[in-house]
Amino acid sequence: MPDTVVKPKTRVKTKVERPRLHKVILINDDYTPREFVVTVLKGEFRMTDDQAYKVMLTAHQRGVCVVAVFTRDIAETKATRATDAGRAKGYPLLFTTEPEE
Ligand code: NFA
Repeated sequence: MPDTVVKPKTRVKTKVERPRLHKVILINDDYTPREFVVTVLKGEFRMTDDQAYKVMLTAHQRGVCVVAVFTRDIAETKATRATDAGRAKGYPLLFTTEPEE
C-alpha cells in the first residue's frame, strides 16, 4: 500500500500531585494557662490528654511546637479557630500555619 499514512501514536499521561500539606504551629506566650492550651488542643485537634500535654510542654520549653499537618484550608481554619478560642478568654494564645517543605 504505497499511500498508507502512518500516524504516530501519542499517549496522554495525566499527572496528579498530592496537595501540599501545611503545619499548624503552636506559639508559646507568658499568659495563657497551660491547662487552657491543653483544652484547646484536645478540642480543636482531637488529641488525647497525653498528646496535648506533650505538645503544650514542647511549645512552652522551646517556643514553638508543630501540632499537626493538614491541607492548607483545614490547617488555616483550625489555626484560626484555636487562636479565637484563646482570644475569647482574653489570652494571647497563637496558632500559625506554614507550608511543609
Ligand atoms: N507558657 C504558658 C504558661 O507558662 C503556657 C503555654 C504553653 C502557652 C504553650 C502557650 C503555648 N502558662
